[in-house]
Amino acid sequence: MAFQQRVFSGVQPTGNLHLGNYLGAIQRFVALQDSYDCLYCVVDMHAITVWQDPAELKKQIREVTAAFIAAGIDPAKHIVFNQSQVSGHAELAWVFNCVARLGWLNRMTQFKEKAGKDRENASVGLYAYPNLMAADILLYRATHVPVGEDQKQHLELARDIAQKFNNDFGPSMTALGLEGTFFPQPEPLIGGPAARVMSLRDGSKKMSKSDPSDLSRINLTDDADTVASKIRKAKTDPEPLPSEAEGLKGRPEAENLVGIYAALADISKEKVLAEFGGGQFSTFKAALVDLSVAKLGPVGSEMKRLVSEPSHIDAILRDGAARARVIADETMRQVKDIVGFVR
Ligand code: AQP
Repeated sequence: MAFQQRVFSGVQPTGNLHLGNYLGAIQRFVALQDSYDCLYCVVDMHAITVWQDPAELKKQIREVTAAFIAAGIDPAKHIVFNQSQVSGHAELAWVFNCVARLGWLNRMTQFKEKAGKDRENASVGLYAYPNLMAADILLYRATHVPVGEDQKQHLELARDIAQKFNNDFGPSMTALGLEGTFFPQPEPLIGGPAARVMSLRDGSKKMSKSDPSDLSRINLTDDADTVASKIRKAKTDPEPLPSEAEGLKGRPEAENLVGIYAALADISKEKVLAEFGGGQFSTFKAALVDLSVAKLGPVGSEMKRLVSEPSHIDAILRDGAARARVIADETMRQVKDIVGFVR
C-alpha cells in the first residue's frame, strides 16, 4: 500500500526548551514544511509520566507551542496541537500496550536512565512511554519522524509495533477488504551536525531539560548576556581547534561546540574547521556567541511575545486538534474494526 508522505513529531512540555531541542528537532521541523504534510504535537501526555505541577504544565504547553510558531512553523498550513485534545492517542496506545512485548520495553534505555535506581517508584506511564509514542506516530500513519538521536531506539520500537500489528491482524484486515499493510514503517529522520547536542559542562552527557545545572544548556528564552556567559564558560580542552573533522575524535566538548556552530550556520563541521581550525577557543567562542544570539534571539523574543497572548495560542491548539481528530478518528474507526471491537 502506498502511504501518503506525512511527518509527525512531538516535544514534551517539561520546561526549559533548549538548544538541543531546537537543533535536533524544532529547526528541522521547520525545514520539512515545504516537502511534507506535517503534524507537530506538544506531547503533554508524555510529560505527565513524571510529576508535573498542573499550573506549570499549562504554561509549558503554551511555551512549546510558542516555540514552534516562533521558530517558523506555520499552523495554518500544518497541524499544531497538544496530544491530550485528541483521544485517539490514548486509545491506540492501549491497543499497542497489548501488541508490544514486555521484553521489547525492558530493552529501552531511556526508561532505565529516567527511572534510575528508584525503578520500583517510576510510573507505569514512564515504562509504557514508547508505546504511546508509537501510537502518536501511527495514529496519523506518519511515514517520517524527525527526532534527535536519543529517540532512535523508540522509533525502532514503533516500527516493530507497526509490523507486529500488521502481521497479527493480517487475516482480519483481509476479511475486512483492507489491502496490504495497515500501518507504515515510519522512517526516522535523524542526522545533521546536531543530532545529539551535548551538555556545555560535560561533553559525555546530552543537553537536557532536566539537568540540574542551568549552565549545561542554552535555553531558547535566555537573553543575549546569558547566552554569551554560558558559551564563554562552556567546558573545552587546552588544545587549539583542529583543521579537519577527524581531529575532533576524542574531544567531545570541542566536537559539540563545532557541531552547534555548524547546525546554526547550516554548514558542515569541515567548513567550520576550515575557518576556525588552528585557532584558540576564545576566538571561536566569540563567533559562536554572535551566531547563537543572532539565530536564537529573535526566536526567544517572539516566544515571549506569543506566550503573553495565551488565548491566541489556545485557539491555535484547538484548531490543530480539530484537524488532527479528522485523521485520528478515521484511523481509530478502522483499528477498532480490525481488532474486532463492536462500534
Ligand atoms: N540534546 C539533544 N540533542 C538533540 N536533540 C535533542 N532532543 C532532546 N534533547 C536533544 C530532541 O528534542 C525533541 C524533543 O525532546 P523531548 O522534550 O520530547 O524529550 P527529551 O528527549 O526527553 O528532552 P530532554 O531535554 O532530554 O528532556 P528530559 O531532560 O526531560 O529528558 C526530540 O526529538 C529529542 O530527540
